[in-house]
Amino acid sequence: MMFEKILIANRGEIAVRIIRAAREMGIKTVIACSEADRNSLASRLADEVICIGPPESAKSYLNIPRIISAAEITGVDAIHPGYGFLAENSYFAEAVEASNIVFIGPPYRAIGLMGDKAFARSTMREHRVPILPGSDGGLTDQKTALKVAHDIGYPIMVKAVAGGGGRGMRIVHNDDTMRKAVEMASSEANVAFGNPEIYLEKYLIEPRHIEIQVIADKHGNTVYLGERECSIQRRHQKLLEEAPSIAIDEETRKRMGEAAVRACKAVGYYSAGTVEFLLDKDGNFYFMEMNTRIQVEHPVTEMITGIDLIKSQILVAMGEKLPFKQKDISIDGHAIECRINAEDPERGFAPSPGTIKGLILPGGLGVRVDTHIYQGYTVPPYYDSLVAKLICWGRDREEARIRTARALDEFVIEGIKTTIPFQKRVVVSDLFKSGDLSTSFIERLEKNEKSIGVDKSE
Ligand code: MV4
Repeated sequence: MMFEKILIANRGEIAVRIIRAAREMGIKTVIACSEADRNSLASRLADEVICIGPPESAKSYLNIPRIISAAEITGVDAIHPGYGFLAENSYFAEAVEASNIVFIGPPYRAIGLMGDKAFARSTMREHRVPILPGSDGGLTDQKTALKVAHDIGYPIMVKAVAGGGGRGMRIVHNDDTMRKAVEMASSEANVAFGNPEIYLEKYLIEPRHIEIQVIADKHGNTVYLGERECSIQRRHQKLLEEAPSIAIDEETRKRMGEAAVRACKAVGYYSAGTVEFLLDKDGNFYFMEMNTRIQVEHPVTEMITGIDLIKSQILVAMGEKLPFKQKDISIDGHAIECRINAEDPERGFAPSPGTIKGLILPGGLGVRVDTHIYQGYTVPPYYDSLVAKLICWGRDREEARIRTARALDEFVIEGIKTTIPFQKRVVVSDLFKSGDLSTSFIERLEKNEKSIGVDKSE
C-alpha cells in the first residue's frame, strides 16, 4: 500500500524533518498544529494545515480525539507521531489503527509491553539480553524490596515500572533509606503515571549510556544500525550525542546489536526503535529500557550509515520490505549532535522563550542543521525548549569534534538565550577530547573548569 497523504501529530524540528522525508517520497503532508504553531515552519512547508486546539499540549498535541478527527477530515492514510507527545502512547496507536489509519511506528502491543519496564526486564532475561541484578517484576511493598536488597546488595536504584528516561528514579544505600524510598517512589509513581509499581536494579557507578538503533519491517527483517553514545546528560536531558562510541569495539557492537535484535523479536517489533544499555568500566553491557519511537538523536546514526530513518519508518509502515540487510550496513566516520535549547546555561538552564531577532546558521562540508526556527520566529513558552540540532560529520572523532567547535562558533541566535556557549565549552574541553565519558561527565567538567579557572562567559 502506497501512502498518498500522511498527518504529522507533532511540531518543531521533527515535524519539519518528517515533511521533508515525505516530500521526497512524493507523499503529501498535513500538519496538525496548535493555535500557537499556525506560523511555524512546519505549517509553511506542509501541504495542508489543520488546527487541533489551543496552545497547551494537553488540549492539542495530546488530544487523541481531535487528532484522529483531523486525520479523518483530511483523509490521510497514516499518522506520524514524531517523538514525545503521543509517540509512545499505546492507546493512541491502537485508536489510530482502529480508525483504519496506519500508525507510522511500532505495533501498539509492543509499545505497551516495553512501556512496562519490569515486564521488559523479564522478557529480556527470557531472550538472553543481559540485565542488571534486581527485582523480578514490579513491587509496592517494603518487605519484598528489602529481600531483593539483601540478595543483590547496595547501592540500588529504585525506578518506576511506568517511568522511563530517568523520571522517578532514586539511589538507595541502606535498609533505612530503602524503606522510605519504596514508600515515596511508589506514591510518586502513582501520581505521575497512575501506576504505583516500582522495581529495583543494582546501581552501576559512572556507567556509559549506549543505545542501539534498530529498524524492522513487517516481514520479520530486523537490522541494527550501530550505537550512539549519550552519556553527556544534565538532569536526564541529553545535551550532546555521538556515534559511534569510542568505548565499543567491533565485537561488542555485534553482541549488543544482536541482543537489540532479540529484544525486538521478543515483542514482535517493527518500525524504528532504540534499545538502551548501560556499559560498565569492564565493557559489560546491561539492558535498561527500549524506546519505541524515533529519537531526537537519530541524525547521528543517519550520518554514519547513510540510511534515512524517517523514510525507512514510512516505507516499513506501508508494508514494504527493508531495502537492506544486516551485511549491507557499515559505519563511515563519526558524527556529533548538539541539542541547541532555548535555555540560559548561566541561570541553571532556565527556559528562554522569545523572538529570534537575528539568525546565522552554520554550514559547509559535513554540517547539518535540523531546525524549525527562522529570523522573526517566536519560540513559544508552552513546549520543550529544543530549537535546533547541529549535527557534524567527520572522517574520525577528532575531525567531527573540531568541525562541531567551528560550527558552534559560526552559529548566531539573537533575542533568546541558548545552550550554544555551554556546548562550546564541552567540545573544547580536554575531558571531551579524551573521550572519557560517563554519566558524571558534566560534574567532572565543572570541577575541572573550577580548578583551571575557565571563564564561563565565553
Ligand atoms: C541507572 C544508572 C545506574 N544504574 N540504572 C536511567 C535513565 C537515564 N536517563 C538515567 N538512568 C540511569 N540508570 C542503574 N541500574 C544510572 C543512570 C544515570 C544516567 C544514565 C545515563 C546518562 C546519564 C545518567 C545520569 C544519572 C543517572
